Amino acid sequence: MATTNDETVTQIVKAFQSLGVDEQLALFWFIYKEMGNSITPAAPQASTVSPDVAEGLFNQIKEKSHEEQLQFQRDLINNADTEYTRMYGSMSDTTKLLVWYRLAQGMDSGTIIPMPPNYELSSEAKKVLEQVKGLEFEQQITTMRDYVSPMGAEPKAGAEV
Ligand code: 45D
Repeated sequence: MATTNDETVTQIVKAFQSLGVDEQLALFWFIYKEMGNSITPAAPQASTVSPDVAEGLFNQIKEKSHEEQLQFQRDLINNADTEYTRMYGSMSDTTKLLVWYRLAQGMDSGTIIPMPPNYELSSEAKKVLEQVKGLEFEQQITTMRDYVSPMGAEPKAGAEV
């Protein structure tokens, strides 16, 4: 697991992870909304990203009910062990980031369960959002990568993708 030496980033990731699961999901959504437009230009093929692998998992989640989609996302954060979280666990950090990015896009396009209207972040989560907003773009990406990296479950032996 590649983590950074950047103290600011490390501290923000810790604060993010210390929130309740649903608060993490909600905060992640608000971060996506903040970063949204800047993410596409950053997309040009990093060597460690496997778009087909991310898409394969996303397409399976997309077919599920809204409740199951939400459960999958909670399972990732809780490190619950399921077929899908193991698939996620086998991915590189950047591919994991791409899975989340695809989920957020799916929320935008209506294929993934949307945020409840008028959702209010807790003051703790708002503080983390402000800290993330204060980072340089590169640091934001590092923060997101370190955040999504430990999620999911250990892949079964021989299942690496
Ligand atoms: O009912 O090098 C609640 C790539 C409450 C390319 C809820 C990249 C109850 C290669 C739980 C809130 C693009 C990968 C409901 C780089 C309730 C590369 C639901 C960069 C319904 C660098 C909440 C990628 C839900 C980056 C469903 C920077 C919340 C990607 C879901 C960043 C939240 C991605 C989601 C980000 C948030 C994704 C899906 C910030 C996703 C955020």
